[in-house]
Amino acid sequence: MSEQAQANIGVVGLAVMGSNLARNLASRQGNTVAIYNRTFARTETLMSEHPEAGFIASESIDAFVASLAKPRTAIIMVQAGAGTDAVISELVDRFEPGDIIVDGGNALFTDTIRREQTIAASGIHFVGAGISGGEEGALKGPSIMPGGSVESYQTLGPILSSIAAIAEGEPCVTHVGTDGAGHFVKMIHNGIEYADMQLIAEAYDILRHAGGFTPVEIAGIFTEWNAGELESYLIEITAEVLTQVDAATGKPFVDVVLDQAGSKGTGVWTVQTALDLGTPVSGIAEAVFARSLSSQAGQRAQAGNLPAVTTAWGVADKAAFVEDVRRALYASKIVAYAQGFDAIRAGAATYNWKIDLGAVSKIWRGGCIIRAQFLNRIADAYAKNAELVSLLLDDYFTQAISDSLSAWRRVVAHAALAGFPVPAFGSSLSYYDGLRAARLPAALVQGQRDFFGAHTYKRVDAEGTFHTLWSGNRTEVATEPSTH
Ligand code: NBP
Repeated sequence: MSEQAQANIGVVGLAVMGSNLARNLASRQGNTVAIYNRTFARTETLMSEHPEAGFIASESIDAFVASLAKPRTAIIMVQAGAGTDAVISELVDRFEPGDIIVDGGNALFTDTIRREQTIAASGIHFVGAGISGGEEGALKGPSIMPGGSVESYQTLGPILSSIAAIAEGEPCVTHVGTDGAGHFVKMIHNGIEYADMQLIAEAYDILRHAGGFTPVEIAGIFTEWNAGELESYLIEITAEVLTQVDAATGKPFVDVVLDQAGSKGTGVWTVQTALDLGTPVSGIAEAVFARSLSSQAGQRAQAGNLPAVTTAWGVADKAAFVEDVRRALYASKIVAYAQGFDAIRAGAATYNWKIDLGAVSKIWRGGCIIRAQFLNRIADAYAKNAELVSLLLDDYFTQAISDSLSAWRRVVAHAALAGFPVPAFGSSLSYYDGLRAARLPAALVQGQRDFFGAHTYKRVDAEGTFHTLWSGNRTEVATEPSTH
């Protein structure tokens, strides 16, 4: 081994995320960090701006690999997709069995599964690690969701623990499960983040336009909420955004921003995956669709004069109204998280991962965008019952929803009457009512399916599968399930 081979960890890709992660690693005792970027100018900039980091910089991938102590461990932080594949291939060509390649980018979990399977044959470990917290998290302490082999985590665990956020004394990192489990859980994290943001936005909209509060007043309301059970990073930053005043016009910042929300893909992936898994993540889906609707500029421009036929909300008691909105937000949030954790359970069952849901909720308490006290309640629920089939069945959450139900129904009903779009509030409430319903109209849907497609149905009072001869004498026959 050359004298230079002394870095215990390397980072490939030195744009904002990679640079910050490399600096974070270098700032922790025990780490010596090797760095490499396709375009050397980026490496030089990082070296000159942060001499204190003591980076071992390389201009070539060969020199980078030579600078890593064995087992060589490198974290890739490049553009997801083709860039990631290109770097993986360069490392695989040079690494040896036992070495570890970590993809810290936002990869689709099925890509991670594919890559892990391909690379595993060489004896090199491939770990897909979800890293949440954006630029600041990467620098100061993200929440990290690594997948990959248990063996690789023995080397990687201490390194990742050294840079992760700390929540209540515990590093926000855990070995989520094998192969793509880490990126899967990161994807669901982002899906929940979409729902959380949309719910807060709906609460804002109601407070503003039904309650008549100004953005600054709503910031004050959110700041108060942040001292209670809704305490979270997202509520906190929403209050900050609402106090911002546009320097050019003197108007509230929120009034000068174009109301068309974009997305980068993980929300869409969450919904697509949930559709494949047959898991209803309706709150997340509505949040993704709400962004899509907001961006339908052409249609919206022409639809502005469509009939509304609304009934004024008529807020008489402002304090009671604010409390109703708070409770509706909390109940809807509980549903969004219950759906997200359901999707993780379904993914784990489908992809053979053993995922500790309580551990996942704990590593989201710090570093990431959905960090919140609330996650302790979820950890408590899974600590009481690791096999909990829905968070809504945990005593704490059952009680919390029960305490909020009337308010939640009032808000959704008033919103419908007054003509406010509340897709996430409304769908969360419908999900709750659907889940608890003794009978669902799915029975009628089964009848329709049997009528037009002979899809068959089951009976409530007998074993077996049945079909009614709809076009004949309408008698029922026992049959095998249709393959349509
Ligand atoms: P970008 O996603 O903007 O990617 C830029 C980096 O990719 C540069 O280092 C660039 O090298 C490198 N790269 C590309 Br592009 N194609 C390459 C190739 N074929 N071979 C080698 N390197 C290549 O960087 P980022 O915003 O720092 O994000 C890095 C990863 O982290 C992404 O997967 C992203 O999704 C994920 N992530 C980002 C955030 C965030 O808040 N930004 C949060 C969480 C996760 P060059 O300098 O030579 O062009």
